Amino acid sequence: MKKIALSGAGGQLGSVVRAAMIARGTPLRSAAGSKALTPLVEGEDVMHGDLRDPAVVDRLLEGVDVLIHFAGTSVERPLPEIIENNLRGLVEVYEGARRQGVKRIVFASSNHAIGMYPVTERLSLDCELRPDGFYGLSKVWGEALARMYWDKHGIESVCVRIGSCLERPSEPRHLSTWFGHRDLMHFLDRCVEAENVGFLTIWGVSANTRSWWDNSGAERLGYQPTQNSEDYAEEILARPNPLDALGQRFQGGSFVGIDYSRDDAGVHGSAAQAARPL
Ligand code: 15L
Repeated sequence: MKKIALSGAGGQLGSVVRAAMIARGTPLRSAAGSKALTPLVEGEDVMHGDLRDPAVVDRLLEGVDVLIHFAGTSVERPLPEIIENNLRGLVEVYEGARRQGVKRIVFASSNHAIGMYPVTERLSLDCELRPDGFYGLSKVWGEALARMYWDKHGIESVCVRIGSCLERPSEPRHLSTWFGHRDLMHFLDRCVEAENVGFLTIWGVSANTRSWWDNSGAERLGYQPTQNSEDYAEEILARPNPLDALGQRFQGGSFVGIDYSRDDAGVHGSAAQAARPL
């Protein structure tokens, strides 16, 4: 059985993945950032530390076949934090993979790498990237970094542009972006088991009827989602849409309105236009 490492194990997605893998007995090493993890079962392989420290990365990756890399800043934040966690931290992780001979990394990219596309557009995997902020921009950089480590060092990567990974969808945007937990676990299993993935980018999304993203490349991985947000459409559409006009126009939703300064009609006075502290 392959040994898997999971970074960001204390986070929103990491805690779901960790609990599910431990429950079924997958050999897993889980790492959190500053806060120690309480073992879920006796003898669970857990650790914590700052991934900008090569010694911490070495500890995480020793004897590991596949890293699921969920650590990092996962929302829009001031640029210095994004640079430290999502740029510097990622370089340390890939350098550690070189040192430790890790064969494959699952890199948590995000739909915010393409968030400035209007909701009327349908995207294929090779679309031009249009980040909706510094967080999305860090994912563009991360995807390119993963590509470079495949091309120059032969470390495989699956970059997953995660939509909205939630137990269940709760708002109209999720009818297009939902990535159900069952599909997430199936996706990760394919990331571990599939042969010769090389460098691959996939939309992290369920089989949503209203999806904006064409996941044709996913066959190479054998990812076949079975969850569909349409099952929740009636109850979701009966409630008011929590997004403002701008958030409803763009695929990135509420992230688009953060520090948005174009003089577009319909967005003046929007609460979403908060200035970003640089
Ligand atoms: C993300 O990338 C975020 O990490 C998550 O918190 C959600 O905002 C998600 O995208 C989304 O767009 O729904």
